[in-house]
Amino acid sequence: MSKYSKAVVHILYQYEHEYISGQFIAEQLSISRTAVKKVIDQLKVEGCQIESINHKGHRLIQLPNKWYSGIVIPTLQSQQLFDHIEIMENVDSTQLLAKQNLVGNTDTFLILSDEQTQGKGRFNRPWESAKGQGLWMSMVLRPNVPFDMITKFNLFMALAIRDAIQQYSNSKVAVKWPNDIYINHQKVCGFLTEMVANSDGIEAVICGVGINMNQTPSDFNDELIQKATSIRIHNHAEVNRYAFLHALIKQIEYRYAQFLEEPFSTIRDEYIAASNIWNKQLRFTENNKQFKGEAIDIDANGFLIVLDENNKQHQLISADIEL
Ligand code: BT5
Repeated sequence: MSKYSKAVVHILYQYEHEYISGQFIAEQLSISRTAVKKVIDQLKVEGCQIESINHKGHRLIQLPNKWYSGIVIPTLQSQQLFDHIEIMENVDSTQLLAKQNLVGNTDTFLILSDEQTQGKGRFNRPWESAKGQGLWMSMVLRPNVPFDMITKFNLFMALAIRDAIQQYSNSKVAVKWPNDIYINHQKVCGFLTEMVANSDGIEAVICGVGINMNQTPSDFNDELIQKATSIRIHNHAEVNRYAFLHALIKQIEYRYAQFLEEPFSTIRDEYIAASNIWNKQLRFTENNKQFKGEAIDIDANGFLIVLDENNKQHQLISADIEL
């Protein structure tokens, strides 16, 4: 990528769908028109659809489905959560990379990747992260709280992600306690929270979020076609990845501040109303043990209260639930 391509992409994106002259871009960046032309030719090779007309200028029609740091960084410039943002084309897992990169510093940061070759869910389950179709990201945050607050962190994040997806979905978006976000009966997002802690408390929280943004049904493999959905399937058009990222980070900022200051009870009613697990028989797996039952409440600490088939009450911190 040329030295100026970030800045050129940023300008084209700012004036998306309008013609802007090579001269204008050259003046903004204090470079020659020839240099601008070279960068634009390169962007076209990368897959940017740019219409260039003599005496009229260049018009960005569509960006390829990839993250451009020249747009991500300005899009997120008002955010306060991260010291820096790393953008990758390809990585085994943003979560693994985040865990490597948090060592030896106290930075907070966000890693985004166009593709993951070994995306992971909980218990090392594979997470399908095809190139350009989803939002695959990990956040490293440094809350100054005791380590048992991690469950509470998850509950606040669930609402943040739910609310961001709801802004783009025509169908109702729901939380499936504790780690999934659903649209109707299909999973649109899975997230997981890990931590590095010492006796004084949490050193870092690493929250990995996978959101199916722009898949069409035929993009899902045989295993996922029934189980998974994307935001696009419930939207009238392709989701603008930058606008969505902006909405998501805004919600995460809001909920993170709330997590640091408020008890779970503040959001309990909202969380219960957003959940899709009520009034149905569910199958639970907790510590390799399976049982059937009905979820009856989420208590003030965020534990799920379940009544099993023998009327025995369980208080769950985490579990797999089959709807
Ligand atoms: C999760 O695990 O739902 C957490 C997924 C977290 C993924 C993010 S992506 C960025 C970051 N980097 C990583 O490597 N991971 C995080 P779990 O509850 O264990 O669900 C995994 C199950 O979801 C799999 O066994 C599949 O059945 C299903 N699944 C896999 N890929 C999916 C997808 N793209 N959409 C919907 N469901 C999927």
